[in-house]
Amino acid sequence: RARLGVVRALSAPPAAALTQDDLKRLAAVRAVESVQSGMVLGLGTGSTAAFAVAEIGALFASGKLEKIVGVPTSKRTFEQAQSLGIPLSTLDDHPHIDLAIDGADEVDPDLNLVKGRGGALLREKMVEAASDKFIVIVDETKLVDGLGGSGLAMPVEVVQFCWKYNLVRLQELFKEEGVEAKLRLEGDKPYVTDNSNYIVDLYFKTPIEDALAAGTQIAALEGVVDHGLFLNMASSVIIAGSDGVSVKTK
Ligand code: ABF
Repeated sequence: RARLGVVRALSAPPAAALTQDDLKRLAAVRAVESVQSGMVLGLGTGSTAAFAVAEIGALFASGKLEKIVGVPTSKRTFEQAQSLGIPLSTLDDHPHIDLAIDGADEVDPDLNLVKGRGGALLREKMVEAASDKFIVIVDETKLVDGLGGSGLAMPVEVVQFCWKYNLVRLQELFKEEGVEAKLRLEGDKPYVTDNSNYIVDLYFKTPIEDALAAGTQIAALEGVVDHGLFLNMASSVIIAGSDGVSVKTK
């Protein structure tokens, strides 16, 4: 019998490795377990958040969730949620949100985040700041030891008027860190946000030492609308990795 077992094991097809999309979906589905009927929901933006919106849409369509209202964090998410039949509203009509679910670009060990590489940082920050609970959903590739440490963009949304002036000031602010500031482009034109602003992406060479101070200094520049440092905002982070799904809570 034991031998037969071995033969069976050897002839069984190898378990398929989970793709990054599988992991994103796992994190999203876990987060949606916290959604209850009657809630006002902040609907995030990005490929991970899109799995959560799809799951919410499916539960609503099947009648398992009732009387929910979604407040989308971008035009893209508005369109996705609308196509799924999720009742939608705005922060003006629902300034109090029960639960927001959204992805992130970087998550540090204190659950501080870099967000906005998808360009939706302003509405995300407004909606998530208005939420009682904010669940972040990521795959394990988003974990960093310090924010800015991935070497990828930390976005700053700036008004279009004299954007270059602000790009130079941002670069000067982090001169000692050797930060490079670049206007985000879409093709050969500046990328324009849902709120008709531009984005200046900051590239740090090493993790930001004091993210709170950095955020305060960036926000103090006139013409800066907001930045991608989301500090002390996440209630919990759901991380999907090859070893399974884990939840970190503050
Ligand atoms: C949003 O989507 C953004 O704040 C972040 O930039 C991005 C993450 O995208 P993805 O889930 O596709 O990696 O959460």
